[in-house]
Amino acid sequence: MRVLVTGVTGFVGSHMAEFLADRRGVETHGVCRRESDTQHIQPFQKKIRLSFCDLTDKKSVTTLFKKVKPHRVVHLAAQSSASASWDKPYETVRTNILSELNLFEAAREGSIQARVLVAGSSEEYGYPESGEIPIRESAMLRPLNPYAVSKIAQDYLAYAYCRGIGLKTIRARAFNHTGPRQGATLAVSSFARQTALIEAKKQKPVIETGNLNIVRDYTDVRDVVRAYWLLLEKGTAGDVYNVASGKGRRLEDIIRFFYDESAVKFSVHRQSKRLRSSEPPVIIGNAIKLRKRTGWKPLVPFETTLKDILNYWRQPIAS
Ligand code: A2R
Repeated sequence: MRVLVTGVTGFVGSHMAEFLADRRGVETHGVCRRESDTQHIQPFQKKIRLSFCDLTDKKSVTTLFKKVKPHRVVHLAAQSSASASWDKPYETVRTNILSELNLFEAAREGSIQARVLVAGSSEEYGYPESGEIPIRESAMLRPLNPYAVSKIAQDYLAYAYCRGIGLKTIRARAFNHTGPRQGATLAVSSFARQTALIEAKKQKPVIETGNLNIVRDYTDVRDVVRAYWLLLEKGTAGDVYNVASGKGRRLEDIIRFFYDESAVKFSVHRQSKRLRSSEPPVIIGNAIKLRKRTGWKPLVPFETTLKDILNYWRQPIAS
């Protein structure tokens, strides 16, 4: 079975490809751009087949589909940052919607009967009302940024192509996920990186943070890619599934973990520019639908995730 992973050089894509690379009966194909940094996939790059393609270019996507003829597609490529989407709203909306549309049209034109997993986001729910937590798939969508709107568009395009022309799409809405290889623009990775920098005496012993009082639902990226695979295998086409641990973690407690884990001591400085007024205080997901359909549950303990992220940053910073 040929499985095509878009965004393969990214955080989640690299874990998806690593998960698939050793699966029996799976031929893993990855898509990236010519200019993409392949560092994340280097340890297992020999086990996957790489194609270059800018997904916003329709012709290239059609050619890619003719070449690979995938049985499964894990569509992860995106402008993936909600906060950056205010700096680049046009790029975010264009990249995220057009890339998916090109994939769907390439599948349609080539009569390719692939099952396609589309990576949506809890950002689609935006600011939930207190009675909606833990958030179910039926909750109202109240997007707060261009990224969230682009993900809703991706989500509904997937629905339309399934209901309208029978393309086997499965829509996932992943809540916060983290792990090694995540960029340091996101809170947990940023705290871990700063801890490693302080340990190596490359940063003064102060960690810069945003609002530490917020609660988020974190799942290890390795559990998330397993959920995506199970959904591709067992999910109902056209349906939407939350991917979440169902547990809330206060950012303050995460920073405390790094403090306790590290030999060096540091203080915390809350930067006012990092405090976002539209930030919901609590986001927790309900993933019962996913669990019932696939049997999925998170396997990686949160402490292991945090230790792995810290070690991921420690190695290059110390050398
Ligand atoms: O920017 P690059 O060249 O490193 O590639 C990124 C890729 N990508 C594209 N690939 C082909 N054609 C494009 N026009 C294009 N634009 C972006 O998507 C990168 O390899 C990947 C995104 O990786 P990350 O930014 O690390 O995102 P992450 O956290 O892996 O998120 C995966 C998915 C996204 O759909 C998020 O919106 C969702 O999970 O949460």
